[in-house]
Amino acid sequence: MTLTKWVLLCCILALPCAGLGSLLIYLGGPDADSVSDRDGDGLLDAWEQEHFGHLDFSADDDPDLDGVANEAELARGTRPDDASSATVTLFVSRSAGQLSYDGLARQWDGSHGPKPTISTALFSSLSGDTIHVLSGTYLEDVTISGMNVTVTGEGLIKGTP
Ligand SMILES: [Ca+2]
Ligand SMILES: [Ca+2]
Repeated sequence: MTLTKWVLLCCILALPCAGLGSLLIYLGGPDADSVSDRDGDGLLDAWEQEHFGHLDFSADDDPDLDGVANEAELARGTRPDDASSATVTLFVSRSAGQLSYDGLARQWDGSHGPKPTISTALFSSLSGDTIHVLSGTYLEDVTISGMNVTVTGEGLIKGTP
């Protein structure tokens, strides 16, 4: 019998489990750490430990002063402790994109995928980002005004002024 099964059996049989509660949580190992948020700030504790070495910052804090809060840095996959890493490339694919995707990959990779329209990528972008439009036909009226965003594309881009 493995230790995990023994602990579960102990709890099921209502045997004294004092002290085993924390042991049961610890038995979750790396999988539990990768999804745990013990301080309840919305940031994965393993991510906080990796970048800050502690859990003291909140989701709204911006310790590297790049204008991107920790919550957005986590979602965008940028480093919250490096101001030069705040920008990303957002991909747009008419054929493979989904509104629920974050735009951080050319195609769905299980975690990230392209946006379906240029407009939705613009809506998700922050200053300094690049929007890369993959091959396809996009019939959109897009206004880029007052935004520091670079738009690139594959193949011939046709547009009307
Ligand atoms: Ca946390
Ligand atoms: Ca930041």
